Amino acid sequence: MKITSVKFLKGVVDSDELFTDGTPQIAFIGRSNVGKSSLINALTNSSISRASSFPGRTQEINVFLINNLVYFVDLPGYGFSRVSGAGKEKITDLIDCYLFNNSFTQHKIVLIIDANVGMTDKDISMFDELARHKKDFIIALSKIDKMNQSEYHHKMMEIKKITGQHLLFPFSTKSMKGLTQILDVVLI
Ligand SMILES: Nc1nc2c(ncn2[C@@H]2O[C@H](COP(=O)(O)OP(=O)(O)OP(=O)(O)O)[C@@H](O)[C@H]2O)c(=O)[nH]1
Ligand SMILES: [Mg+2]
Repeated sequence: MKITSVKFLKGVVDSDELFTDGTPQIAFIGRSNVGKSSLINALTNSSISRASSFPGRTQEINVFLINNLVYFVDLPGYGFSRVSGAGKEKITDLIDCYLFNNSFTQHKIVLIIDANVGMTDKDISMFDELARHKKDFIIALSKIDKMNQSEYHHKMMEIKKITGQHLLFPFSTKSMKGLTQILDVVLI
């Protein structure tokens, strides 16, 4: 499916009726600054999801309507140390509520890992939780333009040791590599 229209619907700070209206949801989750908003922009060929160079910017759940058919759900980043204690807890609760503590279902979840950094402890917990809740998710590896071939292979091996059989989707929003593969798998 080709994306022909994208519309920002809402910034959600609590559970919302949008999540139970029957529209298939594709959720993007990952560490703060990993490139979630940039990925949504690149996939939709737009600048609709504000991508900032200041990590921790997305502090609410931003919902976008794609082709009048599916929602792209841009979740706030986890693990950002500069957000205050209470703020961090609120963000964690919001993510957990949307992904795990509710009856909301996602058509697909895209767990984004920075390929250069590899899987942090927080990434590993998110991976484990998604698996434990039997969520249908893919792992997308961001910012691969920042590595040379040998660094890339080394990091891939390291990540695969943790993720096992799970399919990996390396991509870059700078070189636009890997984007079609991600679109194809999430929009099925
Ligand atoms: N080199 C490179 N930089 C990228 C890529 N994707 C995103 N970035 C940069 O990474 C930074 C963070 O990108 P965002 O898309 O705002 O990240 P985010 O995950 O939405 O961040 P939060 O909303 O804070 O959770 C920005 O400076 C982007 O320009 C990529 O593929 N390659
Ligand atoms: Mg963001």
